[in-house]
Amino acid sequence: MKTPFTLSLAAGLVAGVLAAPTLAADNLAGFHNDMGGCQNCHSDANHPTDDNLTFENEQCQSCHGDLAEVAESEQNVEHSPHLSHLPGEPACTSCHSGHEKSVVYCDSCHSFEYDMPFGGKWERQEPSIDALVKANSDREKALKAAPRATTDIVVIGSGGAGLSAAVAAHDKGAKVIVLEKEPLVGGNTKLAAGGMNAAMTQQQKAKGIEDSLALMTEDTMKGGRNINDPALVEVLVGHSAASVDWLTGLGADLNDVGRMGGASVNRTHRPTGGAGVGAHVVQVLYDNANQRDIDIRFNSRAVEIIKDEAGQVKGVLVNGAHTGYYWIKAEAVVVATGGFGRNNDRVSELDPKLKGFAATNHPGATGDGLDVAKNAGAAMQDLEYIQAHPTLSVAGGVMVTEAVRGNGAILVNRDGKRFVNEITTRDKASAAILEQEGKTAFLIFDDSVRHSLKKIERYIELGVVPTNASLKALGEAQGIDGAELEKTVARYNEFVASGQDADFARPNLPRSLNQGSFYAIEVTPAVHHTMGGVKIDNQSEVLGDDGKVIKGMFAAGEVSGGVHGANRLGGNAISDIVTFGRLAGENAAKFVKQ
Ligand code: FAD
Ligand code: MEZ
Repeated sequence: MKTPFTLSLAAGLVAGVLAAPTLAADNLAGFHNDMGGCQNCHSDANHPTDDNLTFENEQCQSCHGDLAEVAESEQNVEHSPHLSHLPGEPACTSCHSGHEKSVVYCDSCHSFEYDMPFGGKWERQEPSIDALVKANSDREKALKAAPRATTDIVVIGSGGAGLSAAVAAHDKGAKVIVLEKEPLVGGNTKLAAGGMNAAMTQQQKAKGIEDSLALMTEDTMKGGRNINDPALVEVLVGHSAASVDWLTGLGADLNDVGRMGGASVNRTHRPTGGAGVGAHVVQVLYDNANQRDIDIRFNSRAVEIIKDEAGQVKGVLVNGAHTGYYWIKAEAVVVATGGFGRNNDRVSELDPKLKGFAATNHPGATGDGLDVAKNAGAAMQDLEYIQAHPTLSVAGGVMVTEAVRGNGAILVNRDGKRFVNEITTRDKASAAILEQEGKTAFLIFDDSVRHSLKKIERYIELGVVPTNASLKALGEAQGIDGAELEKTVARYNEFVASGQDADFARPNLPRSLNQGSFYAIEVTPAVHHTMGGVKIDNQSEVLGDDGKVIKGMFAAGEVSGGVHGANRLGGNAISDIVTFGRLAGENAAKFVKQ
């Protein structure tokens, strides 16, 4: 039967608009078409004019209001999807698709049961980079055509590394275009929780924390099993305080300083009160990029770095989700595409024991940058080193930050017993959890830990943190031996009082667990960080298989290898991406000026 929202093929053709099958009753385009034709959403009857869908989103907002206004009308809804914790300005079309089923972007990490208009189930089917660069007529046509844009530098990826590079390059006088394949800014960076490591900062000094470059270097090398590239570690550590200053100069708050696994002192910087670091840093960088009028293109996948006959970078081939293939002319490119933790095929090929593991990562962490860079001649290193984060919430599918342990939580098994130094490096903590019954464990803490870290409120809001005033009752409700749990916590509190953990030699014992209510989160390890990647030198220049610099090609952040060796320390990635992102941006700008 023909519904009011279904157009016939003939009617579609007569109107000179999109073909009928994409305007069915079960998608938004069909619905809106019935209210006034394609022009209801598009300025051009046939195509969106840009991949950000700028015009289309303005149309949504002109009728429905912006994100904040829609959220305002949903105050009684539990977890309003429009009260997003995501940074930037998530566009309506990030979730509401016109010609396909709409999917809630949040469900790429969570699983909410929203009643979404014309909604479908979250799934991601993305052609591989290799499939996209295989000879095909659209690609050939785009490469033969004039470039659609010309700039000095193309930055691929809008995570922390990409945005740092873009802002730094702009401030050195270069014109920059940022390409982002997702509809949203921020990559994995926007999810970062625990903080950013840096040594010898003003924030540490204000809190009387004694640290040194040598100590941060030693911790980083030890955590990385001493296979890190020492020249890259020197840059990471040596620039860490300057990177904190750079971010605070741009408007960031990094005044809270805590401890992460494998660190000898408190050096993990995050916003006051212990809010998540990543969304804040991305918002600051994104605002700064916008203030500088940097052109950020969403839904824009970089598929190929184009080089001239002399092997020098000439531009980037893009596959726009709505505008198809085109190329941008540029003299330099910064690859800042992040890691591949969300691509379990790639992960398990490199480390078979991680097959089928869940991941903490955002959906775009598939490893495109490795293929793009490799096809352009880049060498790779340490790809086989892939890290699991010990504490993914079993109920919520969200990573529970290491800062919860750093601020005092303990880990127990179903027998109610501790089994590991909770703030050891995460490879050791993950291995220890996988040895427990059910391959899960429980984070146990009290109100004093809760109130020390704002981030915990987020997990409570998500409903993944069972609580009880009685430790015994809490344990029993979770299938933990409650009587034993009480004994374990009492013994742990004695260690806090004496300053010595006689069982597992935990080096920081910040507080006793004896205030207010108790909390338990069931956790299990999940793929988290990919240590290996594109080979770079200490100027963020990409090296080829012959060890020589590829002219005009820079890389920064999780796409690169060598900084973290075999195992990254918690808090060192944000430091890495900001420092190497800035370096890549500044050096790319210098390169194009030469
Ligand atoms: P990303 O932030 O992932 O950005 C890369 C961007 O490139 C993405 O937006 C991606 O979509 C885009 N992209 C990929 N391919 C293409 C393409 N072909 N074309 C265009 N765009 C493309 N580290 C810490 O130090 N401290 C923490 O507290 C911390 N917490 C974390 C919590 C979670 C849940 C996760 C997942 C990671 C955490 N990390 C933390 C690690 C850290 O967040 C990441 O390693 C880091 O943010 C990576 O930054 P990046 O800029 O290199 O990549
Ligand atoms: O560096 C990280 O990945 C990190 C600190 C994560 C976290 O537990 O917050």
